[in-house]
Amino acid sequence: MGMLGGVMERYGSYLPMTSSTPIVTLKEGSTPLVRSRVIGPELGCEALYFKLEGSNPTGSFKDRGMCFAVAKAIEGGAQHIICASTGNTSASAAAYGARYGLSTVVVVPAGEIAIGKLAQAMAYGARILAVNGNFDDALRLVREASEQLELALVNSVNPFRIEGQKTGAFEIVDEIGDAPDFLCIPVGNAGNITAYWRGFNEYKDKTDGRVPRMMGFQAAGAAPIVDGAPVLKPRTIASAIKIGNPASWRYAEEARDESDGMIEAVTDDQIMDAYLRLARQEGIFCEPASAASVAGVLRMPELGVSLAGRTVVCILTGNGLKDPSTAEQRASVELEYVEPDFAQFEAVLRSDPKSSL
Ligand code: AN7
Repeated sequence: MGMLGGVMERYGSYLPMTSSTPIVTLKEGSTPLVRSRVIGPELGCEALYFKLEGSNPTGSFKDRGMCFAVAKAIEGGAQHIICASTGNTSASAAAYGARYGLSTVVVVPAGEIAIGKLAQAMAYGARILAVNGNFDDALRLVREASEQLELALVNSVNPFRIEGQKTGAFEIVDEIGDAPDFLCIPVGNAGNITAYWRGFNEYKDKTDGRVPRMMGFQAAGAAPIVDGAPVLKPRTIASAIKIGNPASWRYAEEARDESDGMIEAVTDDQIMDAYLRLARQEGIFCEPASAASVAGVLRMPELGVSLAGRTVVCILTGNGLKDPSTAEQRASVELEYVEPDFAQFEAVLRSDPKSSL
């Protein structure tokens, strides 16, 4: 193998594999852990890191669990996979489905999927059903379909998805050499916070028993765990986490309570502020849902949590290119049109009052 393999090759000894589990991989995982240059020092952190899950093969963290869920589906003889999705799960399922010859059906809330994610599902050749409803409606439909029909469900209610996703925690400990003090993570259907918590617990022998405090952040208009009740009409610019009744709700609360953590809300304005700061001050372009983790870390002082001298990891779950429309609407910069003539070109270059040219 030489270089690091994918999740199943790198961490197979921590996964429930059998002698007949095939290796399914697009070389997912082993994503960059990048140290903050501006936000972390401003908050007084010992170190703030961003884990760039948007560097996975389909551009989101979903690939970590999808490879293993697809491996188990193949092991079980499945020929069809199905998922409900706010976009990233569908892109990931479609990719692994295509690669391993499975027919893939993705079920999405009509009109609410970021264009990059829809483009991926189309390119990978999935069948796409658009439900006139929200994500929670779509999840209800696919759960029933997988009970009635010969379809393997690859949402994070599939325990093998969580198993694969827990490897993100292993990578953080392997790279830092310890557990961070805080793990900040966006919460939608709550599979990922569940998976990271499991991963840190399974890796305690490498950290002298230390585990991070789990800090989950929901969008304020789609914050059922914070509100303590399902949200019937979730609303947020962060379409990936526009989920009103998370499947792993109970496990997210367990992660919060067992780790002395928090699950809090961040507003769309706070999310967009973090999204732009990440891009313009850190050089990191993630999708809006991912920026919720950084909007959250920026709120921690006001929530009474001191970051001084602490080590913090924010999971940036998906790539900014997934959602070009939001970038165009909320981060637009006016184009300056120029003629292919150097004198004019130079005059335009010098005309910027903010530049010292
Ligand atoms: C970028 O693709 O639910 O709390 O159907 O795409 O584990 O749900 C996506 C979720 C965070 C939330 N960031 O993770 C789907 C889907 C991004 C996401 C989340 C999602 P969970």
